[in-house]
Formats: sequence, structure tokens, C-alpha cells
Amino acid sequence: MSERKSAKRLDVVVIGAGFAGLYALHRLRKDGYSVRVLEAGKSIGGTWYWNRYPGARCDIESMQYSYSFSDEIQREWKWSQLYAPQPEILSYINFVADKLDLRRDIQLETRVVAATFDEQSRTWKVRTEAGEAFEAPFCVMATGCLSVPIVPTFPGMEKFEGEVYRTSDWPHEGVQLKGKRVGLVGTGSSGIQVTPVLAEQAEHLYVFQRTPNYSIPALNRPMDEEYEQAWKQNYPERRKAALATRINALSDFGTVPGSSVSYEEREREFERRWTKVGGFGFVHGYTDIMTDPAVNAHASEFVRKKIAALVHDPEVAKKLMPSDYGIGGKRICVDTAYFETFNRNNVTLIDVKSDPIRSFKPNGLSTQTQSFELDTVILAIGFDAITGALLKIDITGRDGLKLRDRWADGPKNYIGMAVSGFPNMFMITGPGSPSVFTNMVASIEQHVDWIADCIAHLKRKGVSSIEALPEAEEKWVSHVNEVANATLMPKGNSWYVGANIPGKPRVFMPYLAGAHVYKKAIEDVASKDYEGFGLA
Ligand code: N01
Repeated sequence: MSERKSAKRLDVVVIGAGFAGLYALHRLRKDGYSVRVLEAGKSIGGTWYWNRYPGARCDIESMQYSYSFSDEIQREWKWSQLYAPQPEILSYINFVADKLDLRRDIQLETRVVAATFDEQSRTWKVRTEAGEAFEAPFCVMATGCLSVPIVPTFPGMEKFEGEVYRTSDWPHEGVQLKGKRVGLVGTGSSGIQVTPVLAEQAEHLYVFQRTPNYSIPALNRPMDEEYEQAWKQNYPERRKAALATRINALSDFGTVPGSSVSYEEREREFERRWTKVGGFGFVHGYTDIMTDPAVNAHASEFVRKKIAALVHDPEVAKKLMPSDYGIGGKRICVDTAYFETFNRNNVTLIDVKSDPIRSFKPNGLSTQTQSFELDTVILAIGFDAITGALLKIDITGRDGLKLRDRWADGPKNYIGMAVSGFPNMFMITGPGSPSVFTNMVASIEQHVDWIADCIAHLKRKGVSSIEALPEAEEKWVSHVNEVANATLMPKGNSWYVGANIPGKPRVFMPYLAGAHVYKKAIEDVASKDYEGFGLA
């Protein structure tokens, strides 16, 4: 047991030094508070620090997936590609940290294990793995939506004599795969991004796929100078316009429902979007693509036809086609030559839904019916999403209430930022907010600004605590569920509903009404003297 040191007192403790924690530090420090950011990693960057597997890149355009709060920064930084690769995003984050002199208030290699609200002093007492203690009236959870990787539990893994890597904490020095027989488990966004790169490096790549995904070509390309300048010269207006959309990003949004046009017209539009727009823009064509079963089925069928055209072997193509859920039922993937990779002689697809992985052995792994000799296994098996990082910390609110108990049936919250029973604790892009359905950087800025404005309001009013009221929370959670249930999205067995974690309550966690609707909702709450909160 490490020695307990006396607690450091601050105005705000921020947990996590990714995009969210860094902006929270900047904004709150600018507002005059003493702030400390506690970060488990050896460096800053959060998601973009850990997920450094080859092929990792963002799937929102970089001109938009970047901070907007400083016009100087957004004009100064130069993105090399339409969709920046992970090393460039990490360099950008480091550039911002240096530019704003953020590092002096960030404590690295500091994992927070517990946070407890002390009612008498109205402070959060935060404890780290090393036994260090911090105290502050406010605690900001900038812990990320996809930051707790699933721990694999394949039988016999300990017997495997080769190397095992996870995309979610890829070695900094890289991995040598030349001449190796590589097994990749998992075909979500990470698996789909890493596959084409692994195929180029490995002697042979075995892709173990449980559920096929809908993936759309990114159409990534070097940054066009004119395009970049058009953004830089119009940043303020474009950023503002982005916040009026449902994803906090500009895209080629269609304005009519797909049900109002003919099948042929939809087909032409899907074709245009597949070949000219790319990425998530594919599903932005019609307003009802996630709500009208027929339109959704058409878009899904269109992707399956593309897979059939891209993959030479019809049997492999069939295995790659999602068939038991519609597009959007799981997180849509964005790729660069993913399906084409299965035309290579050194790539084999194994369907582990019909033939599940049974166990590892010293020189590979076995499914129910086959055996594979492997030198390296790469796991891209996902995350305990949205609530995982919050529940990993032992959070205790008023009256000894544990967040783990409070959320036993799902993440109760008010406007995605607060939880009743947990005063002065704020979540950035928490459950009940649009989070992963939006441009995360913009949503992070929105939350940080809302929280900073809220703390300023409390100071002005001379009150020291704010807490979501149970009835407001109840109402918000029912609304979030109602909105989700009006779409086809909760139907898939996705991490949006916690289906990838055995025993996790099945609740659709993000708010789906659109970022623009959400923006108005949280602005209304603030303008009505923080309606739905109790101030004391
Ligand atoms: O994780 P996932 P991810 N045996 O959960 C499979 C963001 N992201 O890291 O679907 C065999 O999507 C699992 O199969 P199934 C993005 O939001 C963004 O890929 O459960 N297979 C699935 O195929 C994304 O959605 C970017 O049947 C097993 C895969 O592992 C989120 O992160 C890039 C298994 C996990 O897929 C998570 O993506 C990367 C088992 N026992 C990630 N267990 C960009 O911005 C799990 N699987 C581009």
C-alpha cells in the first residue's frame, strides 16, 4: 500500500488528458481557476495516444475534427490529408498543448482509482493508484467514450508462444510483421482500418470475423490547397454552421426523405455518395435512412452489392456482407481498400460466427473445426464504451452512493453531463449526450464551455454546489430512450447498447435527436437558471 500524502487543493480536478481534458484545462485556467489534469498515460492525447496501430486515422475530416476555440491555432496548423492519420492528430494535440503551455498543469502516469464527494466540505476527493490525493469543489470526467479496451478471455491464451498485440494499446516502437503469419481478431472500425496495412506487411494474414460490418470508402486524399484555404478563410462561419447540424460537422446533407423519391433515384444518389462523397456522407443523403426500414434496407443492399463487386471470390464476398442488421445498426465503418484486401493471395477470411474461436494453443489458435498456425495475434476486439471509463473509477457521491450501483440498470444522467446524487461532477460527452454520433472535438468544446459557464454562474450566485434533480434525470433518460427507439439503431447488437460486454445493461446510451437539438436543450437549461438542477 503506497504512502498517503496530504491532498493537493485545487478549484477543479480534470481526469484525462485527451482532447476533452486539454481544452477543459485551457478554458478553466483562462477563467482563473487552479486546475490539475490527471492522466494515466505517459503522454497526452488520450484515444489518439493509445490507438496508434498502423492505418489508424480519423473518419471525420480533419479541417473539422480539430479545435475551433482559437482562430490562430486553426489557421496555423496544416493538415496533410483530408482524413488525418493518427500520428498527425497526436502531433496536433502536442502542438496545441505546447502553444497553450498546458503541460505544467498536467500530471502524467497518474491513474485515478477513486473519487468521493465529501458533503461537509463540498469537495471531491480524488485518489490515484499511487496513493496521491487531490481535493477540489469540482471534478470533470474527461475520461473518453472508448478508452477501456476489452480484456480478452480466449481459453488457453497464456499458452500461446507468439506475440499478442491490441490495436488499443499498440507498442510505441511499432511491430515487425514481415515474414509473420498474423491473425487479426475483430472487424470493427479498428480491425477494418488495420487490415489493409497488415496485409501488406505480413506473410499471411488471417482475419477472424464474427460480425461483418457496413464499411464505406473514405476516399481519403492529400489535402487540397484550395479546399484548405476555403476552410481557413471561412472558419468562424463554417464552425458556426457545423453546430447547427445533427453531427456538429458540415457534410453533404440531403434534405428529403428517401421514401419520397423513386428506387432508381435513390440508387443513383447512393452511387454518387459512394464514389464521390465517401465516409459517413454515404448515409447523409436522406433524412429517413435510420428510421424508414425500406430506405435503410435499400442503403444496406447497395453496400452489399458493392462488396460483391469489389471482392472477387463470391463466397468470401458473401461472408463479408452484413445481413442480419441494417446499416447503422452497428457503428458504420470507414475504410481505405478494406474489401479489396480480401482479393490478395496472402489474406484469408475466417467466419468465427459459424465456427467460433475455441482456444489458443502454443503455435496459434483453433476454431471449432479448423486450426491455424500463427506467429502474431492482433486483437481489435473493442471497448467497454461510454460508461466503461467512468465505472472503472470508484466514484462515490452523496450519502455514500456508488455510481456503479446508481448505474446498475443503465447510465442514468441529466443532459449527458450530470448524475443525480453526484454534485459538482461533470461528464464530458457522457451517456445521454450525442457524443459518438458527432464530431467529437466540437462536442467536447461545447461541453467544456457549458461546464465552465455553469461554474462561473455558481460563483456569481455565491452557491457552491449543483446537482441534477432526480425527476429531471428521469425525464431526460426517458426522452433519450424514446428518441433512440424511434430509429432502427437500437436493434443492432452494438457497443451503443452495451451488447459487446456480457452483463452490461442493454440501454441505447447516446442521444440521437441530433447535436443541433441537443445544443438548444442544454442552452435552454442554462438560460433558465440551470433548470433541472438543484443549486445550493
Ligand atoms: O471495436 P468494435 P473497434 N471473438 O467494438 C469483435 C471508434 N473508432 O475498436 O461485432 C471474435 O467496433 C467484434 O465482433 P462482434 C469507433 O467509434 C474510430 O473496432 O461483437 N470477435 C467486432 O468485430 C468504433 O466503433 C475510429 O460480433 C470478437 C470487433 O471485435 C469504436 O471506436 C477507428 C470477439 C470489435 O469491434 C470501436 O471500434 C477505430 C471475440 N471474442 C475505432 N470479441 C476512427 O475514427 C469482439 N470481437 C476511424
